[in-house]
Amino acid sequence: MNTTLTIALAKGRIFKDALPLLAHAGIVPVDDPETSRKLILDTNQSNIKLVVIRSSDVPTYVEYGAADVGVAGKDVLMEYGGEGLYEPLDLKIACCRLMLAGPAALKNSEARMRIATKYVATTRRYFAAQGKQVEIIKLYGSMELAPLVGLSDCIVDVVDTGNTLKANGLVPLELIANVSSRLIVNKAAMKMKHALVQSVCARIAEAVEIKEQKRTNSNRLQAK
Ligand code: PRT
Ligand code: MG
Repeated sequence: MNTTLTIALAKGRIFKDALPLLAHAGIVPVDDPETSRKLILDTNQSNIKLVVIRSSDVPTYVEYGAADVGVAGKDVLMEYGGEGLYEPLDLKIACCRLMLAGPAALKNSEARMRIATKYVATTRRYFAAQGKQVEIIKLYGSMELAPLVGLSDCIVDVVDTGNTLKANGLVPLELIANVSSRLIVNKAAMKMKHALVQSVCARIAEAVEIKEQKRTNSNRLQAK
């Protein structure tokens, strides 16, 4: 029997950055998800399919076995929680930082804060660990707007260049976690489809390694 493998990933930056890693593993999608309306993409390998879903849904698909393997940001995995998934590989793509951000006047403030975020569980855990009381307001997007309209004092969101914060008069206040995307694997698939999962993981790990080596080499050259 030919073992099949379903890989879940989100459109946008994760898909774009994951594509070369998958290509190194010999997996190339037949359709472009940015233009295709298909949610299940065939690849050049008849036994490997990609499902293209919301990034926050990736852990759910993989935990329940609707996909065998997935790619998800550490921010999404921290928020999803639980022990239902293996996380064997840091892909070092879609890197950013999960941060507390707000108006500069809030720096070193000891007042009880109202925080707008889509990372409710992570934010609660972070402040509980510091013994700080905070009020959390759940939002689904555009967190940066909340302090501007008085909905919250500050926000917890991922930051890359910091340009979005700056454009809205906010500053980074505290680093909560460094974020990169991870390869996640369904626990049953890891056992039942061991050979295929292992070979795909190993090839992707090799691609990550090669990319990192190129990066350190070019950094070294630039430093000279
Ligand atoms: O967009 P959608 O609601 O469908 O889902 P999503 O926002 O989770 O998906 P997507 O594709 O935007 O992000 C997927 C993953 O990429 C996230 O889970 C992170 O792990 C990672 N990532 C890396 C980022 C960023 N960089 C990033 N800059 N995710 C979001 N942003 C947003 C951020 O929310 C903020 O609005 O970009 C803005 C800040 O960017 P800078 O460069 O201005 O700081
Ligand atoms: Mg987004």
